[in-house]
Amino acid sequence: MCNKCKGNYYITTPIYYPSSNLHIGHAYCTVATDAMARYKRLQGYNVKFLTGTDEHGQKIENKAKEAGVTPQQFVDNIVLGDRGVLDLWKLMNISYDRFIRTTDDYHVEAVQKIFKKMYDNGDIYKGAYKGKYCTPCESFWTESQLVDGKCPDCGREVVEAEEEAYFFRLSKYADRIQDLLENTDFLEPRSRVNEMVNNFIKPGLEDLCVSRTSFTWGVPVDFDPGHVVYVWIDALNNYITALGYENDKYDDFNAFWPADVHFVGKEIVRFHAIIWPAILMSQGLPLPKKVYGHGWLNFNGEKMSKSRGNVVDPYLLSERFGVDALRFFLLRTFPFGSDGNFTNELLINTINIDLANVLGNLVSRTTAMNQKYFGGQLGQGGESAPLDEELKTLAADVIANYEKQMDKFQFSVALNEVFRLLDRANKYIDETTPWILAKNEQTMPRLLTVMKNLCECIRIAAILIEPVMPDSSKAILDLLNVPENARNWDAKCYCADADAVWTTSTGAALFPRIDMEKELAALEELSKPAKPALEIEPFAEENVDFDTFCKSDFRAVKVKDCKNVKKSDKLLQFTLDDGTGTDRQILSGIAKFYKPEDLIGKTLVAIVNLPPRKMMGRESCGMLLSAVHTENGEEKLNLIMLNDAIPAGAKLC
Ligand code: ME8
Repeated sequence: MCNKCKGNYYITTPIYYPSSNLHIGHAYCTVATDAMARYKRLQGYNVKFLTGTDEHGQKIENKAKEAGVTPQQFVDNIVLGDRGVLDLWKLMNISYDRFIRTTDDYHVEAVQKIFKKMYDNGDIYKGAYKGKYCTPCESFWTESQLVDGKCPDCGREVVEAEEEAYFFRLSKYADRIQDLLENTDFLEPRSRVNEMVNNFIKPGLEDLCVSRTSFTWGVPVDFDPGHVVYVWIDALNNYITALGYENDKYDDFNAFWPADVHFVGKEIVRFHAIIWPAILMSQGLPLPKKVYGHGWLNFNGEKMSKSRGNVVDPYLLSERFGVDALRFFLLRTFPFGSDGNFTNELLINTINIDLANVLGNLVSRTTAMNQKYFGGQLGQGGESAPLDEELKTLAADVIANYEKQMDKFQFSVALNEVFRLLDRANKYIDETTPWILAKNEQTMPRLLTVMKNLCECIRIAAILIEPVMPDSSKAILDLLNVPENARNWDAKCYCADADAVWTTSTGAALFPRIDMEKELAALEELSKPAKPALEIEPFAEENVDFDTFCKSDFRAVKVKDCKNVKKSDKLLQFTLDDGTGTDRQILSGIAKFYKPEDLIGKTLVAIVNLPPRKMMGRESCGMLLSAVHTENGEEKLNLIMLNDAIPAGAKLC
């Protein structure tokens, strides 16, 4: 049957803010989208899977400034750099077809055209934006972004401020959006519809501020220099510019728009279910068929956040447990529409129970028995029994339910179905007792059928897990030497007749059991903050009384001359102007930190009332002050240097 004519399917993830590294919550949505894209490809759809990065905005501009780089360098590093966004998606086997960056030229140009079109049709107009403004950070904040009424970035006071801005006439679309939400399946799960209508539409939709003049890192409004497009008109339109809308980079808009589904996290449902349809209505474009708002993953019961230090690193988890095990855990454990609580115990338990005990065990028992009893060659023939029918009926039921659930994005329920089949197959081994059948020549035909049935159950399960665990699916089908034409969606029906033949191999355990205690300890060790690379001297325990301290005479001194001391690799000899008119000589053991010529002319600090000491036969009258610390085990020293405007002899107190 033709497997390539089911039509086009367009699915997207939100585009991520590259303001910090991605965590397991971001990976969750992307893995789910990937599983859906793979499932649709398996079914024979021509899939376009879009993901990308949302790279503009004040936050990025501020972070880049802090890091001392340009905003473009900042985002390039997080997206393209070592262990960046693209590296992570590669590691996690994310089979996206297109990756959009909102800094891509074609997107920027298309957004400018869209903005102008909406301005020309009267949906964008000029007004004034009022908000809370942090002057040092040059940032506007909304009331809800403030922390204790103060700037969330620097903690300082904010002031009421106003700036000229463009607004989108969102209010005009309120009725049409309400109708869309209440009377169609546009937004799922259904519970999110009430939230949108009751919290945002019924209280009255306000027009949306869509430009800013207080920062520059954004798409410039080409007909009004000084304004940049603010966030959602830039970010949301990625879903159509990435298909070539208003640009020549791509040419798939007619083939793939409207999207079949946008997967988004619950906190951005509002933007996708209210603002996005209104933006499309304003442009006279068809609406996406569906927006699905998934839940959030918490960690140990708390919201994941960098400041709380509970951001779970998908790199670390993939490296320790394997990418497929992590992908499986995310989709098997948490119902897609609800919030979930990630714990390391749950992850290890899921791997041990589902993957090691059930799936891995079934594959290794079956292939080992094939090897032992038939040398891995299951030829024609065999003998059926009524029990086989039960297995066959169950398999058909599982396949039908799996499909139904995947079509509703219920990954955990769909996987549950696969495990119903795997559990039944493991039980079938216990019921048919192959090791007893193998003892008697007369029961060998029955044993042959039992093993073929097991192979067939494993083959079907391997096809069904492909969207979630692509590498493991392939490894299992390879162990069973399943021909290419029996690995696809159309070959998923149960087929274990007497003519079927199998040649199977054995291999290492697919999912080795994990020692819970040891692994938890190892993870805890890894999650401890890295030992600071910087070490400072312990503080003195003994106090000095104030009068004693005041006796120390610290003075600004100017370096007139500085040279190495012969036969000493430690000492530098300084000739200093201490303001008295008589040169002062100080020897200091800092030769490994400074070249003498670099210090001439500098203004340093010396304690000048120490008794003179002889060093390498030369007199040293005082001591120069330095700051010392250890960095990555290496001693560091910095002479205290003063502003050169301070005259020699000035007293430090
Ligand atoms: O929102 N659990 O980007 P983003 C589950 N740029 N999902 C989580 C999560 C968690 N703990 N933390 C984050 C943006 N996410 C915008 C999108 S689309 C035109 C623009 C999800 O990087 C979050 O819900 O902050 C969102 O869907 C996605 O990660 C990207 O978040």
